[in-house]
Amino acid sequence: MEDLNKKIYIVGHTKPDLDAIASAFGYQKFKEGVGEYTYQAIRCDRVNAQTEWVFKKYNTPLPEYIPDISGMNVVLVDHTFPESRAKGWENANIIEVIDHHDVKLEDIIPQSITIRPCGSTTSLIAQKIFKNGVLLNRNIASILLSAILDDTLGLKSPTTIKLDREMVNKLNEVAQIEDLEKYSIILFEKKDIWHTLTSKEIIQEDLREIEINGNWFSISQVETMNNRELKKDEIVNELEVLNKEIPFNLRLVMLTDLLQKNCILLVVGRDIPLLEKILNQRVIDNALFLPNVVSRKKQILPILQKIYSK
Ligand SMILES: [Mn+2]
Repeated sequence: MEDLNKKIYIVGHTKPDLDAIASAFGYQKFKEGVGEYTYQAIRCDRVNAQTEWVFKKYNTPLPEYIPDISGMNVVLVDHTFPESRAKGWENANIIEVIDHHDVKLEDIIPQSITIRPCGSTTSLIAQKIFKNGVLLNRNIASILLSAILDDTLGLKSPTTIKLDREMVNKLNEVAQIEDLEKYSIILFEKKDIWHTLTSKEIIQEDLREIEINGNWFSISQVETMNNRELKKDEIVNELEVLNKEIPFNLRLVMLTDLLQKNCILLVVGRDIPLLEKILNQRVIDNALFLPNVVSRKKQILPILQKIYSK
């Protein structure tokens, strides 16, 4: 019985984006709103410049930094894959999972699972908040709203569903942000710090390494306000270096343009011909131009699944 009051920590993925931090924070606020005070949002990694800006703007301290979750009771938000979990997860008691991504749960058995494909985990948290009539102040509503706008690319990403739009509208009844489109662009600009990073850092900032039927590939996502400004040659060189160290079938970097809604896809690896065949497009200087492609999960990953599932 002594465990009844033991704290439960809510944690997003490593290398967190705003959705990972805000959904943990929002879930704590939800629990407090229904009278449960044993939940505490934490973060397991350093936050990005945009997340820092949002929490500061709305006078809210960031969740406490706790890099190792060994021995803790935890709720995982915005991720299920082991490679995205905080250090020490093998020795943590994972009691709940809330996520909007592809799911990998073979190795854990949470008591409660909320999984729904939608634009952001924060939308799932906001839905719980409104369903239970929990009241939010303006700062909290603004943080949650910002996270949904960021994760859905201003409600324009192909992952966006009706729920995301509904939650944005409901949150904005409290947040009262006048022009959501303009505000989204301000949010994206806070993330547009690529010119301060080396090519290696650009590749590693938001990197996923994936295996399908023994084939390995990686996809880095780089969301920019202008993807022509990035030094493509240097990034390709760095990809070649990485691929010499550990050869993958394909190593991809998506240079996504959030304003023009397109993607310059940089690619190295021995399976370039397979990619050219499926896209019916030539790779020139290790690059492909893909109009209307912005989502790793919905647009790039399915292409690779098609190549390697046979
Ligand atoms: Mn997310």
